[in-house]
Amino acid sequence: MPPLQGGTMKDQQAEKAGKALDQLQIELPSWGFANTGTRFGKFIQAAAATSIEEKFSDAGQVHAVTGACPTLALHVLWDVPEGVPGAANVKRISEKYGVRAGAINPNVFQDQEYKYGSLGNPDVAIRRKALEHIRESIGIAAALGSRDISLWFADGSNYPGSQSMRRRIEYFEDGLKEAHASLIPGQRMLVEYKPFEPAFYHTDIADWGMALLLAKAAGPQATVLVDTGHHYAAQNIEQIVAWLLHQGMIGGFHFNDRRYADDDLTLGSIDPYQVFRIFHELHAYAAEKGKAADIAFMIDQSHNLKGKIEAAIQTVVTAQELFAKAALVDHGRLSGLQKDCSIVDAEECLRGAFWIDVRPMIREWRRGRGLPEDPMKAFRESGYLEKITRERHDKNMGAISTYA
Ligand code: LRH
Ligand code: MN
Repeated sequence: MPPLQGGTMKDQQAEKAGKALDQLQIELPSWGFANTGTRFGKFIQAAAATSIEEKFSDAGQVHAVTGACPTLALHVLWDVPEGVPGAANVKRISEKYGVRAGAINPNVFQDQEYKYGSLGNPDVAIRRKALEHIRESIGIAAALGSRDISLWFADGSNYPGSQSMRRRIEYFEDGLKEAHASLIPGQRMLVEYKPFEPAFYHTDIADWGMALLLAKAAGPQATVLVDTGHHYAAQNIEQIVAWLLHQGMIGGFHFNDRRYADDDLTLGSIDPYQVFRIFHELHAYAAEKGKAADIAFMIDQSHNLKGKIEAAIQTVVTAQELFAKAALVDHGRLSGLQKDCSIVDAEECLRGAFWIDVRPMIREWRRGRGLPEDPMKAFRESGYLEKITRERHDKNMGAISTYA
């Protein structure tokens, strides 16, 4: 390989990939460590986490072997059911395991009252209940020093005519404005959209446009969250990301993968090139603007069959590989080829980076930071899984449930 200014091409690539990986922090979901399932059943894992302490402990293991997961997203009713009074205990636990609390996710979808919606419910008392819970979640975030309040609403309807979609828009505008008014300086409200499920006729916040307009109407601290699983198969997700970057209105991602719908499978397990194309939009934006967009990289998966901690490690490693590959695109050259409409060379300039095997340079990057070269191997050799399986077996195996 001819020596180039500043070492060989490989050296330059390793440096570029290393710089990108230094920026990449991935937030894990507490619910990724718990026993979750589908409506057809839940396959209990003896080692799964049930308590908030166990979730932080498991997240601490992933952070220890990857060095890339300093925060854990929390879902309020699953993790801090006591509300603000429970925040001090969470803070103590997060310090014990060296993982900070990340985005705070209110639960406005599981209570019986939310049958016809939460902020979109025709009953003003139920809209108020939902708003109170969101305000409590904002208080928890303030107490824990978390910046993001991540809002997803299951709200919608199952039958044409059963609800006024336009009236519900007004309810959401009012509710999100009131929620925004409770934010403290520096906090962000992330509005997540989803086309369907659990509602199967209309969902009130069904796509990026609806989330964008509601976030803009709510106030300057509101922005949009893109869950990669919340798109129809034919949708061009990276184009949506390009639009939201252009608008300065993308605050975070929920990464996962899917073959059909919101399957919540592990990132890059079905379509790694999809994630690469999304990461490319982010790197190209940063290359053009001279700085990266302020985006929270969060994982939102439910590990129904894979070991929960192994699935999390696999996810982080895959994200690092795809983020490093996308960082190796020659943005200057690509931009020129795009302007010249040299479509084959432009495509090859992009795709060529996807084919680069970045694993050796990532191992080097880990070695350089005192991290295990092979995080999965390090975790498997740690004996942690055997320890928690022994400790948690009886508690978990006693909790087998059925759908109906
Ligand atoms: C909804 C969703 C949302 C979370 C939930 C766990 O499908 O993506 O982000 O609240 O999953
Ligand atoms: Mn999500």
